Amino acid sequence: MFGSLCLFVGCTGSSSCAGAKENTREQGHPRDQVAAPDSVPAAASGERPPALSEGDPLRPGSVAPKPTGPESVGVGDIREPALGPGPTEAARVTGAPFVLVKNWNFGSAGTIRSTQELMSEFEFHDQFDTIANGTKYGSVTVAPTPETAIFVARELGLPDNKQPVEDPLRPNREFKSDVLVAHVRPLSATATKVSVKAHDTGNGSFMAKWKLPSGGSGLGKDLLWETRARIPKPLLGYWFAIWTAGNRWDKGAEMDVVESFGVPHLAPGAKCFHVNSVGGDDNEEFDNWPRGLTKAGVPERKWDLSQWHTWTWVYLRDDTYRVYYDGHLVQHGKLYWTFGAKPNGPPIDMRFLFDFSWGHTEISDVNISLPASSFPLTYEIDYSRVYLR
Ligand SMILES: [Ca+2]
Repeated sequence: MFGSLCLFVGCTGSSSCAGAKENTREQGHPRDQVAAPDSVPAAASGERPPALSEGDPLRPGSVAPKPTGPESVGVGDIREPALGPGPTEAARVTGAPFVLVKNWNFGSAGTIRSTQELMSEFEFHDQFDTIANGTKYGSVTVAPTPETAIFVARELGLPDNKQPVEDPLRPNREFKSDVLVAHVRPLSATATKVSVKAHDTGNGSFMAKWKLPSGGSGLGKDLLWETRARIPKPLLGYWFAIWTAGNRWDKGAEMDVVESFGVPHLAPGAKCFHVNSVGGDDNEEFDNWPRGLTKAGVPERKWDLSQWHTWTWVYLRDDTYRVYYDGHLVQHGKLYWTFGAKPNGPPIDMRFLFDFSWGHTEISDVNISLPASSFPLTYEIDYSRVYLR
């Protein structure tokens, strides 16, 4: 739907894909370029991971310590700060303190406490009005209410070409006290088998309504975006991404603060991910996810995405950026936040996207079908906070 395809499955670099020549349209879709990790053994080191009691505790049921003061969701304006905690990685970023401008603390005890509040802050499609990354994701994002459902691509094969609406009896989004739970489920309660190709599962993904007018030097401010999430019930073919892109896209600008999908050689469970810009100069190589994380100094015991983790993107006004994963610097580089990610390119805005999906029609490893009884595939998000300075 948004541009022709250039896949880098098995390619070693983003400039070496022959398919790129076929991409003649000016504007592609942010997820037209996706790389699958190299085939590697799940344990790169060949050694047993240390016991979980070593180092930082990993507590599957826990969430971050509750902020002690009052919290507000914020209006997104540095002159009118939101109430809430400072950035976890504040000590790693020198300079003036960051100001909290958006504080999406999910959960009935947070600032996004209900579907109604979710609807006031988020949309249930991307900035190109698609509900499956064009038509690439296997699962479609459901609307929470009939009023929020949009018309969608015929290729998805949905009744009346309309976005499915969440069934309260089989919810895709649930609020617990500290988290939002996002489930991927078969759209039909009577399905016995579902597939990526058929787009017959629904998910709880969303995108913030609030956006930044630009990023990096175009914004003229430093940005820090921190998100805490996990995949408590992973499933083969899961697709998880916390990322940003603008209102126009041509091989960038895009920042995948975290992207992971459930390929067989990294199954079972959910472990490893990659962190890459699209269009920027990334200093760390993530063609092989375990190798990338190992090189970044992330111990293997911290690769398990069913546990809670924090991802922080720091994007400075000099166009350099860093991504921290639980305090580990996992990616850094330079990115121009423009159409095509070119210096002095046409300006684009910046949208904040949360993908809790399943499968991809053009990556064979995750272009699969599964028994309906395998679902739900479940994600949880604790909070996502945007700071500026
Ligand atoms: Ca929370």
